Formats: sequence, C-alpha cells, structure tokens
Amino acid sequence: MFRFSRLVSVPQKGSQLNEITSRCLATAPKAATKGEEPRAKSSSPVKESQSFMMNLFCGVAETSQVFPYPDVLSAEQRDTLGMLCVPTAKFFEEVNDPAKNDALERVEEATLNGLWDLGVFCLQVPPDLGGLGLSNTQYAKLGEIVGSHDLGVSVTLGAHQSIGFKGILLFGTPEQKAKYLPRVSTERQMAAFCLTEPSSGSDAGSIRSRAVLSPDGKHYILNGSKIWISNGGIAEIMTVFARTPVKDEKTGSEQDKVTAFIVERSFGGITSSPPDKKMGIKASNTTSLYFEDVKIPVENVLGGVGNGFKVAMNILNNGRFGMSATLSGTMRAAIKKAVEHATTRVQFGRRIESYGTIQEKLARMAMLQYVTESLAYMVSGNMDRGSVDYQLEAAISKVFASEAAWTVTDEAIQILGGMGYMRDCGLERVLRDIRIFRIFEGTNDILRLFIALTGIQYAGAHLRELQKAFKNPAANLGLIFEEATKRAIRSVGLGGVPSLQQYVHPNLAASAGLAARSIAAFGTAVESTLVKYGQNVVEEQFVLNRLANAAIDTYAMVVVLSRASRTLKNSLPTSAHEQHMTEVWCSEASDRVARNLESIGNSHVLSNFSKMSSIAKNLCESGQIVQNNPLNL
Ligand code: MYA
Repeated sequence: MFRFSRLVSVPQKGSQLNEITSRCLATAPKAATKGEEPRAKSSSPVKESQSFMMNLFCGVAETSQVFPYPDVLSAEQRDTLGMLCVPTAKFFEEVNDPAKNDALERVEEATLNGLWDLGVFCLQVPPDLGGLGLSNTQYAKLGEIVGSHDLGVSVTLGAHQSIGFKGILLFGTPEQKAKYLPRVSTERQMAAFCLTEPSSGSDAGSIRSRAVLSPDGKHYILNGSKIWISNGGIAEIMTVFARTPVKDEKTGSEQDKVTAFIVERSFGGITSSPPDKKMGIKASNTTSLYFEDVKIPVENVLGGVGNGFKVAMNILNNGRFGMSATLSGTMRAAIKKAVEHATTRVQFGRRIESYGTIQEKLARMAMLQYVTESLAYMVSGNMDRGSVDYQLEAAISKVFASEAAWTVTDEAIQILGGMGYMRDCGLERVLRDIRIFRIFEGTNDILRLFIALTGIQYAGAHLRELQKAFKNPAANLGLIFEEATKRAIRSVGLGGVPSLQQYVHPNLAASAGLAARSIAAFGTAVESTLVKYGQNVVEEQFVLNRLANAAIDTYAMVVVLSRASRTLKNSLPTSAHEQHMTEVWCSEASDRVARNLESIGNSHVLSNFSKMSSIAKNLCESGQIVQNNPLNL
C-alpha cells in the first residue's frame, strides 16, 4: 500500500534545522526575508516548481499560477464556444432524457448519434484529424453544460475523451495520432481507459495484466483482465496498461514495468462482460474486459516501453479538471431547483426563503459551487497557459468538486423535503450519480494522501538541500540565506507571512490576510511534521489527511480571492455577491486550516488517532461491531 517510493531521505527527527535556521536569522539580509519574493531559480539544485501547491508546502506563496485569475480565451475562441454551447444546451434540454437513460441503463443510439453530430465526443481532437480542437477551458465549459443535465452521459463522454484516447493526444506519435484520432472522432469509434483490475484499484502500480514480445518481435501478446471499465462494452479503441518485461541497460537484468498500449477490439481475443449493475451513472456502460492472447503490434506502444505508469498518471492528471467543471454545472442545476422551491414554497405563513435555516443552506451551497467553478477554470486556464506542473491542483479540484457536489445535491433535496426525495424531481438520480465521483479517477482518500505526500516530498527536498548546504556553508551562502531565513523567521514568529495584498482587490484585503497567514502556518506545520516523522511520515495517514485538508482549504481561499478580485476590478454586477462569498469562505476556511494544523501537533488529538487505530483493529479482528447491544441480546 502506498509505496511512495520517491519519498526518500527527508530530514530526520533530531535534525539541527531549527538551531541552524535560528543562527541564520541573526545574519539574514533583509531582502531575503520577504516571503512574497519568488524563489530564486538558480541557487538550488532541487527541481523548482511554479505550482502554487508545491510551494505552499514550503510556506511560500508562489503566485504566478494563481494571480491574476486566468483569462485565456481569445475573442475567436469565445465565439466558437458560444456557437457550440447553444446547440449543446438545446440538445440536452430538448432531446436527451436523463430519466429515460437512467431507467434504460444506456444511452439510446439516436441520442448518441445526436451527440456525435454536435461534435462533443471529440472536443479536443485537432480539426485536421476530425475534431473541434478546443482548449481545456473551452472543454470545461462544455463539460459544465453536460454536467448540468446528465452525469451518465458526462461519464460516457469523459471516459471516451477525458481519459479514453487522451493518451494518444498527449503521448501519441504522429503516426498513432494520424491513425487513431480520426477513428475516435469522424469514424465515431468509442474509446476507453483500461487500468483497474480485480486486485489493483488505488494501487495502480500493482496491475497483473501482462504483455510479452512475440518471438519475431513484431507484436506484444497481452493476457489479463480489467474491471469497472467505463465504455468497456462499447469501446473499439482502448488504452490498456499491462506489465512488460524491460531490460535494464546497465545491469542486463529483466524487470516487469508498466507499458501503455493502444488496443483495438478488432485485434481479437477481447471479450467484455454484460454491463455492471450500479448505484448511479446507469446510463454509462461499465464492464469487465478480458484479454486472451491479444496480438498488439509493437508500433501501438504508447509513450515508450516501461513508461506506462507515468502515462496513466499524466492522463488522469490531465483529465481531472473536466470532472470539477462538470460537477460545477451539476451544482448550478441543483441550486436552481432548490432556489425555485425556496422562493415559492410557503410554510408557517412565509416563503421558506425568508428563514435563516434555508438561507444558510443556500449560501453554503452557493459558496461550494463558486469555489468548485473557480478551481475548475483556474486549473484549465493554467493548463491552457502552458503549465505542466498542475498535478496537485488538478487533484484538489477533483476532491473538492466531488465532495461539494454531494453536499450541494443532498442539501437541495433537504430544501425540497419530501418533493426532493421523489424520483420525478430528478435530484435523487443526481445524488446516486454523484456518489461515484468521490471514488473513481482516484479515490478522494488516495488523492488526499497523494497531495500531502507529493507536497511533503517537495518541501523535504528543499530542506535536504539546506542540510547539505550547511556542510559547506561558505560555498552555499546564497542557498542558505534563501532557504533558511524564510523558515527561521516563520519558526520564531517574527512575521515572514507572505503578503498577497498586491494581488487582490482592496475590498478583499482582510480575507487575503487570512489566506496569507494560512500559507505561512502551513509551511511551518509541514516542516515540523517532516522533522518529527522523517521518512515515516508515509505511515502517518491521520496526520497526512489533515495536512491535505488544510492544503485544499488554503488553495481554495487563494483561488476565490483571485477570481473575486478580477470580478471587483472589472466592476461586474455580481461584485458584491462574489465579495461576500469570498469573505465568508476565507473566514471559515482559515479557521479550518488553523484547526487542522493545530490538531496534528496536539497530544490529545494524537492520542485520539492511536485510539481510533485500536478501535478499527478491534473491529477487524472480531469481523464486526465488537460490543453486544445494550440488552445483551
Ligand atoms: S480510471 C482509474 C483511476 N485510477 C486511479 O486513479 C488510480 C489511483 N492511484 C494512483 O493515482 C497512484 O497509484 C498513486 C501512486 C497516487 C496511489 N502525476 O511510488 P509512487 C509518479 C505524476 O508514489 P504509488 C477511472 O476511475 C511519482 O512521481 N506522476 O506510486 C475511470 C513517481 O515518479 P518517480 C505521478 O505508490 C473513471 C512514480 O509515479 C503521479 O504506486 C471514468 C511512482 O510513484 C501523478 N498523479 O502510488 C471517469 N502519481 O519515480 C469519467 C505518481 O519519477 C470522467 N506519480 O519519482 C467523467 C468526467 C467528466 C468529463 C466531462 C466531459 C464533457
């Protein structure tokens, strides 16, 4: 479980870091103490990242990917998008019937054909290869529209293009692109992404499907099986991950590594199970797939032999913003239903919108939607601006969106009361559909650990450099001042809080102050966690989850500050509304950050963690609830 093999040699307990950094404080040049200064790129041998999230783990506010809020669409892209949005929305309002799809447990042929006609199955395929050539931001907007109507259809579309053939777009050779992209667009062949196996879910690196080179070296022969594959029964083109023997050039020994393949159903040897019976997204086709001596031409290796794990991770990273955009649309639609009800339903002589209980629910739903939407377009905008370092931000957008959408839909049902619970209202289907979003494309639990450990690894690498630098201080003065003073100043509480004031609208100055304090506190907490646990931090999941929650809240604060600042700067009519949402969000999120960070160093909380470990162990040992019922019967 969670090898995180890359997390090596972080500073150990008892390290002299604090002593060292305090010593540095006395001699630190003033300019180097400014938390808002971007990290110097040349002085440290650690691979530097422009990602806000990576730098957050060092307590540094790297603002280039969060301020200003991305505005990436050209006038032409806006026009194209407008021309696509109108017929797509019309199609979903007038033709597609989500209740019927849910009941039939499939999307009817005519509806699928209508979607192909609209072009929404090949949004990002270059036009010369048969698609619409949309940017990520344009794709996000289309995803939002589909998500506001039918999540079963969203998954059919997303499994096809967000992950199914995305590997060909990202890693395909020119020949692979020329051969397969027209097939998944103009030729209307469905695609699927085949990673998960019966014994390999979250632990994606442990797949057992295996492909070996044929004696003539022309084919790989694939054997194995996959489960829960979206579009599994209807896909003709599949991105399949399998182990292949790879020779180590240095030692000459062979080792199995994951390789990605483009596989056609027409290669033969592929069968699929009947569609799985699911709780939600019933309209989307999900099946197992069996591969028996499937002959894959060697030219269908995708991204190089042995590079499959990275190919898989990058496809998933690249597609995650689509999920948050989609779910922001779902939330818009659910909130609209809740508002319609709140403004017409009269109880105790008043419309229920006038009661504080309903107002708080609506306000919280609106804030969750606002944050999700802001995260989705922040990530897609950064990807369009050329960022390649967005894996943590994309993971956060997925985790946040899937949990926000669950809460929002659940609360919409609560506002509608008995009416919300009835099938005709449509929200019960949405709630069933949404449940899977916290599970697939990386469970939120595994993504939280991924966020925390990847960030910690980055911070650990910087601390390690600092430790090394102290072995030869004369040669490394620049690095020592740069790295150590930031930490030293934070650790003795003499300021060092990064300032976000120059990036935000003056109306949001107080909220920006809260976010900045969260950033600094986060860096300090990561550092003490590293010093306390060293490499063993990998095993401290109670702690890692709280760090991840604090990281998610901090990023969400900065993202809404950025978006609301843009709105205020442009004096949009929604300025005051967005300002209020941002203020409340930052106020509550910064409290949560403080609580989460405090908890991981608090002896009572740590003792609770170990008690919870023991409670869970007792359950697992007895195979059920441990105590008898109070009647002892
Ligand atoms: S598809 C199935 C989804 N499955 C998963 O997501 C699996 C989850 N598991 C993982 O992600 C990994 O196994 C974890 C790594 C994270 C647990 N980016 O030793 P390691 C690198 C870049 O830590 P492990 C589905 O659900 C890492 O740096 N690199 O690995 C379909 C290291 O590199 P190096 C990464 O302990 C749903 C190396 O890999 C990443 O095994 C249908 C090894 O790392 C990363 N993320 O655990 C959806 N992770 O060696 C439809 C690791 O160089 C969507 N690495 O240091 C619908 C949406 C709607 C769209 C709308 C359209 C219109």
